[in-house]
Amino acid sequence: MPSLEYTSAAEITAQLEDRLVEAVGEKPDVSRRSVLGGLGVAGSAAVGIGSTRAGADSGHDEDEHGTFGAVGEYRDSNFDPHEFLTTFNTGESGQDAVPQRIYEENGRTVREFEFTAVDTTITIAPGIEFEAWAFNGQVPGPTIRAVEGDLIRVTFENFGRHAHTIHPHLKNLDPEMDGIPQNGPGVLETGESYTYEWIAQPAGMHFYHCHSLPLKEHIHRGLYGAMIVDPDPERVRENPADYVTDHPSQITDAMVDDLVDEAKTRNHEYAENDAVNELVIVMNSFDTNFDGGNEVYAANTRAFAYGVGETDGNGNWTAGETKRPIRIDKNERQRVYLVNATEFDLVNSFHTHSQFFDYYDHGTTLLPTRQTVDTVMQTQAQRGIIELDYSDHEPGLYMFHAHQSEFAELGWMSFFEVV
Ligand SMILES: [Cu+2]
Repeated sequence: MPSLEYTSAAEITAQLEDRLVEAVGEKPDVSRRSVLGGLGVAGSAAVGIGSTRAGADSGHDEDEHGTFGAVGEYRDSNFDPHEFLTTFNTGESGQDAVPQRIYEENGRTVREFEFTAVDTTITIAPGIEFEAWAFNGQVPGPTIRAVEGDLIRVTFENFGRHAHTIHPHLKNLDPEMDGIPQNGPGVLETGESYTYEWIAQPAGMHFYHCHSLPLKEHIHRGLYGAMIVDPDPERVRENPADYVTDHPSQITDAMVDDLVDEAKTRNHEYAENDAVNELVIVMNSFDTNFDGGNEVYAANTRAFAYGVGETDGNGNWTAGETKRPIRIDKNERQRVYLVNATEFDLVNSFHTHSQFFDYYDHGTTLLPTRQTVDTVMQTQAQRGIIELDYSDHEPGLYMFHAHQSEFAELGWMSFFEVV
């Protein structure tokens, strides 16, 4: 390396990134008049171009990093889209920024997490910043992972300037815990706190977000994240019909054994899970000028973060965390936990090149709900599990992206590097 393939992929990525950064930079700052809910002061500083804002704030000068897009290095290092892909907070282990613990209580495993909401500035493309509202300071928020039947306990404190909640997309039997303005504690004002408790059910790939009004603003500002509930293999054996779309009479003993085996690969507490490479992708977007439409799209917040950058000539990526494809072992099974957090647009989509995959809508079944497809679409909050196998493929770069060309060109374009 760099082979021709890598060189031309790097050129495409750089061209798209340059075009995006220029397009956002050229947009007039209309946020003063249009920011929702009279948030003009916060909104007016929403887009900062590196040379005028980030450079001054961070103490880095322009020469060090080049003009925005040309070198393509992000200036802040508190969020790494590559780390985010494989970071799961289970109560037992997770991020330092998310205090957490695991213990037994009343015969149940409790996974407890400390969440905050803060106002913060995030980088969504080189030199382009966004005034976000964020759980624990990051967008997407921390990925929570539990096992079916556990109690998820989230102590939430709002340090932001606006009122927030956490609403879980789970089967939640207590309306007080729904995280909406009308029930339980309602919205939490600045400085207020509340402890949410949710039973982790059903097994699947789920979603959480703030449910304050206006909802579209609280979501697009960044208050959302993924919540994975691993199936419990023992429960699968007892209630196999809950995990398939087949009629119960069609479920044979052999099929139950297969379902239990599959559940073990999904459950992070079983050794079978170690053989699967699991990745979390939150499709999101940013309305940088607060006009009700998105200027930047991404997989995990940073435009083109999984694009192709420069190498040092020996196959090592030189662009740091940015513009680096997701490297995968061709002999390993790949599982993508995918959710759509895009605001304003009706759907988002996930499309693989040279590859077909199995899809499990909402991740609530252990047999695919769609087989052998290369494109799926999701409306906002819809999610699913994608399973990919590259064992037949030649090593190299395989593109995946939103199959709305506009989204792809504005940041949601990525590569797997199959090795
Ligand atoms: Cu909110």
